[in-house]
Amino acid sequence: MDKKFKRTTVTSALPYANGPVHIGHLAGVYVPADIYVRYLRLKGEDVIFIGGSDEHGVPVTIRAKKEGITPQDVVDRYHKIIKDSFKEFGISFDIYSRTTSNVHHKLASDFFRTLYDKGEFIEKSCEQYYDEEAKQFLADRYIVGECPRCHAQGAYGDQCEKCGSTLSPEELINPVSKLSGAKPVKKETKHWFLPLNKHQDWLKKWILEDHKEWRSNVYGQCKSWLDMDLLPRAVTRDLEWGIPVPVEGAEGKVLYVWFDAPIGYISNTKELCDANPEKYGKWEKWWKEEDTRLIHFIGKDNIVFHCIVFPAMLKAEGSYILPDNVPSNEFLNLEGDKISTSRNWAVWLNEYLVDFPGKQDTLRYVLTANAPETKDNDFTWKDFQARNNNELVAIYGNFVNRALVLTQKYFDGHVPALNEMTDYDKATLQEFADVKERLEQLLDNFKFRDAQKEAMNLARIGNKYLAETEPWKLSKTDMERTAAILHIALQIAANLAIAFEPFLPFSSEKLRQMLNMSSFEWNNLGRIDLLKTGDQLEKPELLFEKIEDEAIDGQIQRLERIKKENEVSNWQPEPIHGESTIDDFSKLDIRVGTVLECQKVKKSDKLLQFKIDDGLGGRTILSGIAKSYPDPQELVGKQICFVANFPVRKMMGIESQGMILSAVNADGNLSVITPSRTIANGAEVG
Ligand code: B3M
Ligand code: ZN
Repeated sequence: MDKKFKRTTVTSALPYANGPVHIGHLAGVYVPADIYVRYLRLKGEDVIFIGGSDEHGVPVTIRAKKEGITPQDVVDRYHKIIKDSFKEFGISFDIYSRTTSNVHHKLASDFFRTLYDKGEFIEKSCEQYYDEEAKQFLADRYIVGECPRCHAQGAYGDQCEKCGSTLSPEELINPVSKLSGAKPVKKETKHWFLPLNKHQDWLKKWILEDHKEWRSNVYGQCKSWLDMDLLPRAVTRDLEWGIPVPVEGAEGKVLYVWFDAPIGYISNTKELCDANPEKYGKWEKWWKEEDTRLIHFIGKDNIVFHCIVFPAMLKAEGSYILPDNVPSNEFLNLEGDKISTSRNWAVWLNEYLVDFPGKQDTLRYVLTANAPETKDNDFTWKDFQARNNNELVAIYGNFVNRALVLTQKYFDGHVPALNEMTDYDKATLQEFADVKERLEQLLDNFKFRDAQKEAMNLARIGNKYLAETEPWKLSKTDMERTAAILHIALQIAANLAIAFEPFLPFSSEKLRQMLNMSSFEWNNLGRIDLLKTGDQLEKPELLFEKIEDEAIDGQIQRLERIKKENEVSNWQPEPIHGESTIDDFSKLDIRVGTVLECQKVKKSDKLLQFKIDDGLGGRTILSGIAKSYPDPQELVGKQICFVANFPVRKMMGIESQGMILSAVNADGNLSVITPSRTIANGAEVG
């Protein structure tokens, strides 16, 4: 770490408590933040890791309304689910609190008041959309309409999810209230604005000149904002759910969720320090001292708020430090499609743990191996399986297991002696002599994906070493040489436990226990005396297990099912066809009949052959619906409707005397039409 800093405050974006968290969250924000914090801790540095739930905002109230419960019920439920998921995945927060806490309400409210008293806001009356039925102003997601950019329906007042544009409610075409469906009217209201334009000059210098080292995606997004004229941004809303605006004449108004949420980082730090002053000291030191380094881990949709808006708030307040870096990831896709909560296109962490109990490290590993650090990336279940089986099991797990099992077998679980080294031994040790420097170089620059590769490389070195020296063969002739090889292999295993700790904490803990490592420090990485000759090791257990095809097929089928459901629910009926008359209709002779027999036509995968009792002596009809009825027997005995006066047609050598009527679904599935009550065969439909 840069010499000018003594300690590091690490924050990770506060997830909205209106739903559980998924792999996209974990990959984008929480795993990288956790890797970084674990690395600093293992190095013995002074660091705190702050997390919490973002519990205000319109999405929470909309969910509450939909379910007929209070917003507090919603956030209580999801705060717990999210907090538990993070804990299960080993995300090692020093505190995971919430923005409905008293500490936060007070701190955020005071923060606003300080800016207000300093004259840092502009007070402005303006016209905003209002729902006269619900008697409420319609901010952000309470209003929907046509997107002015891509013309998709259902764009929100703050964003179009289709094209990603940031919007304001005034821009929507044909806006309607999400609360009542009513057409909103304009009504005057007063709000407080943070004049970002006043901060533009210093922001430009601070980011574009002084922080050229920020990731290019972050720097680039900031630059495109700063190259335009920044505008004042409203920091209050006419809503009931949130932190009341602490100013006279602001009844019925709350702080905008993006004003209070980042202050949550500070409130949670305060809550942590106040509860453990001897361990963490005063909260101010983590936020106000120049020798503290502040790092925000976030997803790419939060860049502007963390690099421009929040710093402007901190600067306006006057006593805070600014972030030193804002490592933001791009997005993780799932099987080629954008992860979407509303479409259930996600792997939810709580569900993953049910399907893959004890396999937290596997997911952590795969998400880091595919981390969307510089561009959007894709998670696929096949890749998940391959990385587990071919890397974790076949390389890391296999190496460690062989070293431990052989030591158990030949030396009763004691670290054997290393009396002499061959040139090959020396060359192997040389290969990882600088592993510490290489890992640090990457981790210090937030390159977690490459850093994990480097750790896996160490396992590869070990695996290759055992494969080439074959101690299991040597043990028959040369016990001293066998001892030396296993000694070296065990030292590599001990190094692996340390190198992988930030990435795979559960496996490292297991390995550390199996090796009985008394000291466990980052600074020992690269040494070959981590274990002492004669040390007793524990009984070996497998670090990783193979994942079988069935488990993966189950996940893929689940996603296919969801895709189908989405297609059906997104289905728009065909527009009504051009006009027709009763005369047109009466030309068709539609009748009711009972299916006597129904079977697949040989050599055709489409056609079913029906024998129908049509009340007139019976007829045969062919219908191309076999795909929708894999078991044609289900139709036997049912009454159906058919067109009786089409000319006879021959298909596959069989004459078809009519057409069975069916309705077709969005996914192409057909459903044969049946009368709602039994009626005489031959009855006319009209
Ligand atoms: N809750 C948005 C999000 O979850 C928001 C982050 C707040 S960080 C202060 O993407
Ligand atoms: Zn759009």
